[in-house]
Amino acid sequence: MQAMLQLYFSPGACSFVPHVGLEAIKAAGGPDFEPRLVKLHKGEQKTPEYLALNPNGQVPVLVVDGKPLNQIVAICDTLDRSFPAAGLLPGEPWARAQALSQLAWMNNTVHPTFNHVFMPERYADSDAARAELKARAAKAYRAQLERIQDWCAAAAPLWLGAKASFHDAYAFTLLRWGGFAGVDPASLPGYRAYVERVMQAAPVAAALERERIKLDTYRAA
Ligand SMILES: N[C@@H](CCC(=O)N[C@@H](CS)C(=O)NCC(=O)O)C(=O)O
Repeated sequence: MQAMLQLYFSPGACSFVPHVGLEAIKAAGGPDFEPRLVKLHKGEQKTPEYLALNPNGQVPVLVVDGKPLNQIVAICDTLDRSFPAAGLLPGEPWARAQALSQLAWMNNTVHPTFNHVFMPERYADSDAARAELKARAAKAYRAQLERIQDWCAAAAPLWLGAKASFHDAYAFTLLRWGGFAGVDPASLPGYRAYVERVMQAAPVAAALERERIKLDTYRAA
């Protein structure tokens, strides 16, 4: 399928997941895409123009031939179905369901846990409630990263094998966010070693370069 593709993304945000997918599609002979930067810190996701694309006021948005799609899992599914040569998700039905289950859990559980650490003001009013929420969520987030570490122990060399996938991009993003939640990547050595391999994969390296991000968010207290 040839298509006009645009990705609305913000550096370091979860939009890194489809960003890597689009780089992998391009590398596999598929179409190029137009990256469209959204400055979240400037509130560009809340402008009327952007809300017309995504009423949730979030990145990512994938625009396919002028039609916008939001939600990472749906974006990943349509990219893989449209460009199967990139090998971004397994083709066999059960393996695909398992892979989507993992992706959905990262998106609907791990990601919101991080939001409670990073933006407690969205969930509680008093300073005390925010501090308590942040501490509880940081603990839960670390446990979730440990579960991802268990999963990625099987990565040979990447999550789905030789080719970079959405899972690799999400796993990188969540470990990078861990630095903001007080998680030292060195304390998750299996996960860190895997993410270092992920960062070498060409589609990931291209997206890292465009977003100008690294695994460098952790600061010792
Ligand atoms: N479930 C959504 C999550 C999207 C999301 O949380 N995006 C964040 C960046 S990681 C965002 O745009 N936040 C801006 C805001 O909430 O103001 C998806 O899969 O697309």
